Amino acid sequence: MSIKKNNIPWENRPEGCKSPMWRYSQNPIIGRYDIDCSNSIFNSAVVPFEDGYAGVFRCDNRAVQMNIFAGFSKDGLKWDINPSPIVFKEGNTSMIESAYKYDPRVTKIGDCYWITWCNGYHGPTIGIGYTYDFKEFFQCENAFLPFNRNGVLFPEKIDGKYAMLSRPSDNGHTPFGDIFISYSPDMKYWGKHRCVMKVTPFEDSAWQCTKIGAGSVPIKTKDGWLMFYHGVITTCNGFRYSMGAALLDLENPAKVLYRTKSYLLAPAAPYELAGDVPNVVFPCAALDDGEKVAIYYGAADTVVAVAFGYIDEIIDYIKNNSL
Ligand code: BMA
Repeated sequence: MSIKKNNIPWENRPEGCKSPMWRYSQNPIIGRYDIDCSNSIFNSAVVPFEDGYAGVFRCDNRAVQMNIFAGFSKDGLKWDINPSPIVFKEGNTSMIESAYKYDPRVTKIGDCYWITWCNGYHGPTIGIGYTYDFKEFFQCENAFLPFNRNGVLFPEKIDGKYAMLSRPSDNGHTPFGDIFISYSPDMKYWGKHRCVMKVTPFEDSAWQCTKIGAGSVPIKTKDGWLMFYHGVITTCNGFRYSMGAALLDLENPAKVLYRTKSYLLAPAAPYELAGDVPNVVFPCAALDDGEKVAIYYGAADTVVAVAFGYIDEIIDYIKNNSL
């Protein structure tokens, strides 16, 4: 989400670093026990809000129940997360069941902050809610039938309709998954489902050969919608989650223009390699000022971390390493 220059959380590229993205030296920015009830805080979303930032955080408690919590920050790096989960009121429907909530994304459209998350309704599907102030929250219809994960809204209507990426899945630790797009006139009824991106053949780009899922809200650039996503490989020790990026056509985002063959960031730092689920880099949000970008990602399903890059360099990298 675009913010004014010089305000973005930022740290210069470390000397000698040749990669298109680099980690914040003070990672992780949010620790697993940062609120009293939490076992882990990860896969969370942030946006510019008032004179600072607001966010929706996935905090699993010590019964390991998954829920989402609001939080606030002056600088985007030090966060105060509310001690209790978001309570929703009725939005565009009567209240629907929500056995759990996880992996939120936040998208500002006009003056409304829309929240999408993985909602427990007879298995995981995409829940939708909104707020104007991060104090009062309203829950809408689920977007899709179960099972689905990784619902990510575009920050503006496309051809007069809201547009959302998602990843149809199963009720477990899904061993497959491609990214689809769907459209809605009203944030209630969704249709015109089209496939956007599929997993890659193992021999072409193995880090994204098992499943892929949209990560951050797409950023509008002159080269297309810049979308960070996660890609998964099945190793002899289980899944390994890395981050790549794609450029989608501005008018028809079901069309992929370019997509990374080599990953942008893969588990390598200690907090990505060790935690409740080792080897996970899971992007859920991006802040940008038109030139620089800060990516917020969950690390090892335990903590929140940040990585930085220049948009132009990332776009060049995507184009020059495209599949
Ligand atoms: C997915 C989701 C994510 C998690 C990832 C890795 O299925 O549960 O929340 O980060 O697995 O464990």
